[in-house]
Amino acid sequence: MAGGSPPVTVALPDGVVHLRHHLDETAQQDLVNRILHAIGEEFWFQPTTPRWNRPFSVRMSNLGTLGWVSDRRGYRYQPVHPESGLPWPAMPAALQELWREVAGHPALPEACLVNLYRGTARMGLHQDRDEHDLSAPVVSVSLGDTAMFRLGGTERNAPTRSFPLASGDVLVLGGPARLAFHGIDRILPGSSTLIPGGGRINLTLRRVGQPLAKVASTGS
Ligand code: MD3
Ligand code: FE
Repeated sequence: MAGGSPPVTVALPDGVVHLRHHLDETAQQDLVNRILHAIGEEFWFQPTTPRWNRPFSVRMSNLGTLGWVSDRRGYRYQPVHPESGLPWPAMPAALQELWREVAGHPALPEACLVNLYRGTARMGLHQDRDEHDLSAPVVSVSLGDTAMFRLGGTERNAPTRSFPLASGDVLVLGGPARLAFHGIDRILPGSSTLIPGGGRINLTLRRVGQPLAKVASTGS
């Protein structure tokens, strides 16, 4: 039918599930309070790029037994904050329950990366491939201001599409989408009042998996 209104839903690539407004206002507020309280002031850090040591525009923290960090030495998962050496705060039970509900994966996530976007913060197109267990999906929760999300294919030069992620949206990225290139073009400042001081928080729940055990040398 020509000249109709735009479709309400657009087909997403295999392995991508977009649960719009999966968390209602109360659940969003509870989650933000819980997360900001657990992180406090002292568990935020400013990631920098490997090699060039340039700051990311996004501030980060982690919850759980392992956290993702980036500094001039590279990207990695570690159990402690990169500056203080203190263990990351525990992952709230509500996030483990969300994972059980939507991930379709038997093992629980060890890591929840917390990204804080304010003002013009963005995240360039990249793949998430620092996890050993690529059989598990990544579950993302958007809170606060709406973000324009960009999703491509498994090769950097594949075509991309962009769609908004609003507060309460949950995205599950598994199967063929697990290694898709993706990024955040920009946030829409003032589109939500959920986060004190404004901005957007994104949570990514990840199963990291065990590094392969190093075979001990007998030396004989
Ligand atoms: C697609 N975060 O932390 S979440 C990241 O909104 C990251 O802060 C963005 O990309 C953010 O690495 C996007 C949505 C997302 C997360 C993981 C993915 C999309 C993904 C993994 C594979 C493919
Ligand atoms: Fe990512």
